[in-house]
Order: sequence, then C-alpha cells, then structure tokens
Amino acid sequence: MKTTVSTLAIAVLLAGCATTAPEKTASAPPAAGAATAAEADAFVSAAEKELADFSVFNGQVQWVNSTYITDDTDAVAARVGAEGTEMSVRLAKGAARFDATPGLSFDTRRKLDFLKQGIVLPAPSTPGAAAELNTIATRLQSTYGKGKGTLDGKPLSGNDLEEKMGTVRDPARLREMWVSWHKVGQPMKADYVRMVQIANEGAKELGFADTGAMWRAGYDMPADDFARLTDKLWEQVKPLYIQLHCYTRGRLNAKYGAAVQPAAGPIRADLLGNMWAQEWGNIYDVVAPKGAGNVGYDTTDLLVKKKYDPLKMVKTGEGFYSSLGFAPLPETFWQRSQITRPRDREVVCHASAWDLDNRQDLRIKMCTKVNGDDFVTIHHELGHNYYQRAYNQQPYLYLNGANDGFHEAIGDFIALSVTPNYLVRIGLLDRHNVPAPDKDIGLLLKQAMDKVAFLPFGLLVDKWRWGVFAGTITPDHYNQAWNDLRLQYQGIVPPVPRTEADFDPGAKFHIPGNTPYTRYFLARLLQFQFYKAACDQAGWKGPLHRCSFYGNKQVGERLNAMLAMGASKPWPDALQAFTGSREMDGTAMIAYFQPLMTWLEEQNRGKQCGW
Ligand code: X8Z
Ligand code: ZN
Repeated sequence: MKTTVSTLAIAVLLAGCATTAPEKTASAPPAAGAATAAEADAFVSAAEKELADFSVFNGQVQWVNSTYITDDTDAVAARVGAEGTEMSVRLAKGAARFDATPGLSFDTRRKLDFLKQGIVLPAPSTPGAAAELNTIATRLQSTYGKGKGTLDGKPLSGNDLEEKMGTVRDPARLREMWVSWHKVGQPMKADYVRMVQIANEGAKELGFADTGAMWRAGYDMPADDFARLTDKLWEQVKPLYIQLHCYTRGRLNAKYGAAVQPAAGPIRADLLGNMWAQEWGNIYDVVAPKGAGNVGYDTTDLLVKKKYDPLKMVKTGEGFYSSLGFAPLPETFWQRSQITRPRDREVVCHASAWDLDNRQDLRIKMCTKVNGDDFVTIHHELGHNYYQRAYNQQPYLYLNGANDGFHEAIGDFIALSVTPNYLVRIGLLDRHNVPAPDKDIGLLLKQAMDKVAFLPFGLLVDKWRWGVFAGTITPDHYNQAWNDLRLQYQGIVPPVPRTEADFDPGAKFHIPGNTPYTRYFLARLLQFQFYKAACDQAGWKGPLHRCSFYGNKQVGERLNAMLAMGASKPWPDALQAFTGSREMDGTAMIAYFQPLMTWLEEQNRGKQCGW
C-alpha cells in the first residue's frame, strides 16, 4: 500500500527520489567479496517483490485501524507496522552493500537509493525496538483520532471543532475551542520523546545523522542543499505574506478591538478561522473590503443551496478529472471509500487518499462536511488517487510522486481551476452572479487567505521536527520551540499562555501521524507552477486567476504524461515534462497574486508591518 498521507508512515517509503548518496555511507555489514551489478539487480527485484506483497496486507490492516479505532485494531496495526519496519530496515542495510559496486544501471542505483532513504521512522536492530516504535506511533495517531474538545462546554470531535473554528466569531468561544482541542497533545509528550529516541537510533544505524536528515535526503539533491532551497523559496514569497498578515491584522483589530487583537504585533491564533491558523479563507467576510471585496458568492452557500451532499461533492470532483480525459474512478472506490464520518465508531478523520493494491483499489478516507474547504480537499485527495493510478505500471519502487511535493500539488492545482466560470458550467453558480472584473481583488484576496497564509506554516512544522530529531530542540523546550517558530514565521501567538505541560504540536495531525510536512510547502509553490503551465498550454490570455482548464484534453494528456512517470526520474525531469522548467520556485505564485500585492501595499501604506 502507498498512502499519500501515510496512516502509519513507518514502513511506508517516502515519496521522492535521490541520485545522491546520503551524507554518510550506510554502516552495512562489510561485503564479503565485492558485490556485483548482477547481484544488485537481483537484490532490487527481490526487494520489490517482498515490499509489494507486504504492502497490500499492511494497507488493509492500516485501513481497518484508521476507520475503526479500537485497542484491538491498534494492536494489530502496531504488529504489522513493526514487521514492515524490520523489513524496510533490513532492505536498507542490504542496499548499502552495493554502495561501491561499479557498473550499476541508472534504475538499480536509483532504487537502491530509495531503499536506503525512504523510511519515515526507522528502528535500530535492538530486539523489540521496532515493536515499541510502532506501538507508540499507532497510539499517537489513535489518540489524535479519538481527540475531543468543547464548545459552550459541550464535547465536540476534532472534525466538528475544525469546522466551527471557521464560522464562530466570538473570541471567547474561539478560545474555548482552541484551548480544549490543544489538550489532545498533552498525553502524547512522553511517547513523542521516546519515539524520537528510537527513530534516531534507527537512522544512525543506517548512516544518517538523525531522522530529519533522512527525510531531507529524498529530493534528488544533497540534504543540506534541500534545507537551503526551502529557506530560499520562503524568502521569495515572504513579502507577500507580510503584506497579507499586516492587512489581516488591521481588519481583525477593527472588528474585535485592541483588547482582543492589538493593531501591532502578532495575531491571536484563534481568530483566523482555522484551528492551526494555517489557512485563513474562512474569515474572508471579516477582511473583505467594501466594493471590490463583495464577490457575490460563497462556495459553502452554493453547495448548501444546491443541496449537495458529500457524495455529490466527490462525484463533482471526479467530473473535473473526467473532463481532462482521465478514466472514471473504479466501482470499488465508491464501495470502499469512507466519505462521511461513521456515527458509531472512532476513526481518523483527517483526510487521506489510499491505493490498497498498487493498481486500482483507490479510496479516500474523509469525514466530509458540505463546505468550501472540504470541496477543495476532495479535489486534493482525488489528485493523489489519479496520480497513483497514472503511475501504476511502474515497478514498485517507482510507485510514487516525482517528489512528495508533487503528490500534494496535483489536486490543489486542479482546484485552482474552480473559478466562477467553472462553477457556472457545472450549474453551481448562476451566470448572472459571476463577479465582474472589478471584483478581481476580492477573488484574489479570498484565494490568498488560503494559499499565501499557509506558506510559513508549511515551512515551520518540519523546522520544528528537524530540530527535534537533530537534538537542537530538547524535550524540555518542545512546546516553547513550537510557539517560538509560530511567532517567528507566522507572526501569531496562542490565545492563552502555554507551558511545557502542553504539547501543542500534538494537536496537529501530521505530528502524531508522522507525516513529513515540507511536502505541503513545496506543493503550495508547485501548484501555481502547474496551473500557470496548464493555462499557457490552454492558450489562456486573461488574468491568470480567472483561467480554468476544465475540459481541456491536451492539458489532461500532458498532465498524464508527467503523472505516469511516477518516481522513475529525478523530479526536475517530471517538472520539465509538464512546465518546461527544471526549478521549483515562487515566480508563478507571485505572478498570480501580483495585482493583490500592489493593492495590499496601498492598503498598508503608512503602517508598521511585521511583528
Ligand atoms: O493533510 C493535508 C491533506 C491530506 S494529504 C488533507 N493537507 C495539509 C493539512 O491539512 O495540514 C492539505 C493541505 C495541508
Ligand atoms: Zn495530500
């Protein structure tokens, strides 16, 4: 199985590729006599077979655990997970035997690198280590899945709280939800500390400085260069974020008053319409300027008015991909997916996309609500599924995205095409209600509240984890370091004081779920690169944000060519195949938002921006 949000990302190979060796040579057992290229080929094909067989059963087990959390399914998931960890560590060490083997083919070299680098949580060979690691990782994820908070003193699931954070506007009630939900992290702390210890021992045995270094190794470049690249990309788009932050802070100050949101300094984290302040589109009504800001429709309202249910939302998402020429989703998708939250059992609600048989047993797992956020998330998850199916003819170790950022970007790139004119075409919006060109700033602002606001969050989650794995962030400072990064990059502060008894990172799915997060930062930039390329291919001449390539079969064909490559080539080759460029960068995103940037600078003139 390959899940894109790996439910239990332990034995699952990281998306990504590498032609470069890890920083240190893996400390594999000394080769008895030089290993030959023919032996390497045989080793790789046996490894692919073993992993493929295991992945199907593992996928079934993890699926059952995520869609029916009990002590028993936790135990089963942890046991199979441990088997997977032991298998992948054994194969990683086996692969290192061929480090000095001359004459390896491109594919064998690449696959050996994947085997050595692609373990999210490695364990050392100490007896019992893999079992302990997987017991902890399963418990962390299930603790998150079962988490509850309150609103008006009444218990609510994490999924319900997530939605309410987008609609409630009373600061006291927002604070209640934020504070009560963040308690979910507290019992995770000790487990997290131990998990980091074990995984690091495992990473060291495989020749890496720590687990974070292993995560950074999967991008077809030296790990240090990759870390520097992410910083460079952030510097490129940061001015846009600073302007958006400045403007949003001013509007929140006007709405709530200085006692709740001061006019200067950081923004209070619970006022931004999202539990993690990671996307702010839900408070568009608070920041919309008079006139240009009145775009005349709201996706949630349209879905509700047209009586969409979650199934119809997914069918609509499928319809977009079909319009590009992709085959319909298989019947089993509809039979086996979890589209809504089951009412009588605990599940992991955080959305994910699955491919259970590495061929066509595609599924999504969501607790879909009828709102604009989940409409975008559906396109996002389906992007994973169509990617998985497009590369299903590749050998096992290439069943992955060009890098993990590509996998996260496909569905979002499709969703950028959900423009007012597209909504008219599918009958959601009345054609008289298409916003006129003088509403462009409003449309761009709405989009920026989600897309631009996310950038610093997308970067800092792994800044924290890289620090934790490297030991520069120690357990007695876990929470402080998290909130320091939130302040430094996002310019936000928690609504109440925090201490080391809190474990706020644990209240964000990907931390207890052990899903690397830099992928989402990369995807934010890549999706605009893909979108601009598709619009160019479609011959679009108007403002970029009004372009929809819905129904364009040429775009679909060219997209399919990139997706079908899977991880078989270094990611610059895949990027070039679709966009003509070999660089990930922020230029397309900046071009998309250029009119908004100019407008924000005008609005913020004379203000002290930053915090
Ligand atoms: O986790 C996700 C997807 C599943 S891969 C729903 N996303 C990140 C998040 O929710 O934090 C998509 C955007 C960022
Ligand atoms: Zn995703």
